[in-house]
Amino acid sequence: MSTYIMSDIHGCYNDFHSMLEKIGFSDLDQLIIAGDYIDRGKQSFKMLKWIEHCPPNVLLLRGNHEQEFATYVDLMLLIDRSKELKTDFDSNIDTFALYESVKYFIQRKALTVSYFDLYGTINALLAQNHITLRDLCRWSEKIRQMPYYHKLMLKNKKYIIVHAGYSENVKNIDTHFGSLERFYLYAREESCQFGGVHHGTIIAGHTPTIIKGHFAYNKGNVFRYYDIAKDCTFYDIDCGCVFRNKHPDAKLACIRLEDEEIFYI
Ligand SMILES: [Mn+2]
Repeated sequence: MSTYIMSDIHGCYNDFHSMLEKIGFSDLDQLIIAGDYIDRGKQSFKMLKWIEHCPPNVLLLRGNHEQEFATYVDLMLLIDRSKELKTDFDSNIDTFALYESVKYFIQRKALTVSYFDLYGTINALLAQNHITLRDLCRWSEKIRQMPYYHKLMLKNKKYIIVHAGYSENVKNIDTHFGSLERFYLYAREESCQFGGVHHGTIIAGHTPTIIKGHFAYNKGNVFRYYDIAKDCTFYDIDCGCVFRNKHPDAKLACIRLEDEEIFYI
């Protein structure tokens, strides 16, 4: 039995599937995914369907892209109610009309939020996969059940899996980042600067390791940093698989906790 961690699949369902085959993932293993299943890539629909029916030995954590997706669905429901649009939840045409209404209000700057469906994922789901508001609500509900992080002990070692950053020092984070939830989802170099645990390992994604000059740049390989003061190891396993077209080094990574071996697709 092994424990595997992946992150930032971003609609690259084929890579994800190849990885499951490569590691020989079975019912006896555990898989924890650190968020960002959707957006940017072309197979967000396949990822959402997979998430919906994922096996019980898979733990899905929340990424900022899921959080934003759920916020967009909330916004659609809010517009439907406040403008009395009476959208049929089971109609693709009605849902598309509601989507266009939200876009219209955003363009007119009639709402307090300034962006909606930033990556065009909902638009593509509506146009190509003929989804409905009912589907969106179901996925949004699933997202709301996703925890921000997961702690586990393995061979007397403490591991924390999170999308972007984790910290035990709530006060410090509130000052620098607004809220702990934002830190879990959006931290970048702050993850190493202000985050971490004493005598443990943090495994996160969020910042692709393919961008030169960025703190986590490592030619599309997993980035590893050891903080001697905290005795904390940081892993960034987002190797930017969705940017493969622009960055030949980009990959999907998976780490096996038992021996910290890393697999790539
Ligand atoms: Mn992210």
